[in-house]
Amino acid sequence: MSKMYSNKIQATTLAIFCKVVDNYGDIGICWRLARQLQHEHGIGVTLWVDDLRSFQRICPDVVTDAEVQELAGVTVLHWRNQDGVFSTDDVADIVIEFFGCDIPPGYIAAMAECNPRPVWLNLEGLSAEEWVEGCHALPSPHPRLPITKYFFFPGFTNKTGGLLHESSLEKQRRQFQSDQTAIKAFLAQVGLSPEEMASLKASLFCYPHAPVPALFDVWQRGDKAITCLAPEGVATEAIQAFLGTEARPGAARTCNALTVRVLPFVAQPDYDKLLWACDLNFVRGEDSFVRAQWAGQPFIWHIYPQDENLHHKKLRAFLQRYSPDIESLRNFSLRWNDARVGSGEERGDWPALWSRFAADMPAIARRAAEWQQQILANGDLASNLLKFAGSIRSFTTENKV
Ligand code: TRH
Repeated sequence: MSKMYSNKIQATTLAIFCKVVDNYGDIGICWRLARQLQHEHGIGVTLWVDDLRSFQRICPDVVTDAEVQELAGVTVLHWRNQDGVFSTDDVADIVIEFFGCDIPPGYIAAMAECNPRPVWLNLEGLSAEEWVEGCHALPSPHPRLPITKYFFFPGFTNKTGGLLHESSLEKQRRQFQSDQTAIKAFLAQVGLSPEEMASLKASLFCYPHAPVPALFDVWQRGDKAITCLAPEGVATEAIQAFLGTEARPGAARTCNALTVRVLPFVAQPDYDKLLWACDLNFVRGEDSFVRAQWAGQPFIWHIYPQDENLHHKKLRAFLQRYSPDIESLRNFSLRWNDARVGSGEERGDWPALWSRFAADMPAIARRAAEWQQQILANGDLASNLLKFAGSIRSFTTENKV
């Protein structure tokens, strides 16, 4: 089911190079993109990844000692410093380096020898800042070789590449969220009791420095039953302190209004279900942050920390686009990330932050639904990327003629 793009050039092969810098987001994004390009656009995708263990956590079918494997129609290659062994036959029609990871020089040299040359894209990280629109699609000619790389930025406006979104995602989500039996079966499968299912359910995915103990303290003292669901390995210190035992999947403890339960770290599609099944989601990084937006539920973002608090700028830029009018969401999000609110609550008055946020949850949920429609209008990243690649290849061809 290959698709034709506007320039009538059919891209048949595509390579994604992924270096896992940290955690699961790098491979999480590349794997999601690879599957979508293969399934929805009929592209022959090769995914080069240097860390198969991280990959296995989000995709249990990964064989960690295989040099080559086929997963969901995608060829996965273990990337370990292979160099100097590439010919033009090895080069894909479209080459994506994720997050500026340096692809092998031998592969770049082979790309420069191809005729026509492949389209070479650097897929960048997500930011809501305004400068992104100016940098999206900019060319960067190679200093020595006759080949140009283009920057491709995901984003929240129609002057960016948009966000990853599978064509069937919305239908799947609606079906799941309207089917109480399916929700209960899923929650039972990850260990929840009927009482926990009936409480307010919050999934928790954050970095270790999040103020989890302060939030647990407020939740325990509240008058509404809350179940906090934390995948194994998340906020381990705070969870263990609450549980008084090791944070293994299945471990749970209730103290007053709060139950904390450790879940298994699930495969990527099940993580979506967890977000859909919860009333509130704490997410982090980039990929879970985007999935929470597609889940259409209230969420709080723990942004990946950067030097000199650059991440606070990014967080504010997102909040400004997402919810300029909902102060409780803004304040809670800023304090969750240890950013200044601007008045009063600098030290984090968590009871007040939570009670204002909780009171606004219906309005926040309405905003989540509007936002979804707003970002859907930008198209999806995989399709936008292919359209862009098609425009480059036709530009190159015209120049040659
Ligand atoms: O794991 P993250 O913190 O990843 C990244 C990386 O640190 C990266 O270097 C950095 O650039 C980026 O953050 C900003 O957070 P993220 O992006 O949300 O990725 C998590 C992935 O793990 C996502 O694809 C969802 C998946 N996941 C599961 O598949 N199962 C689970 O149980 C959970 C909790 C997550």
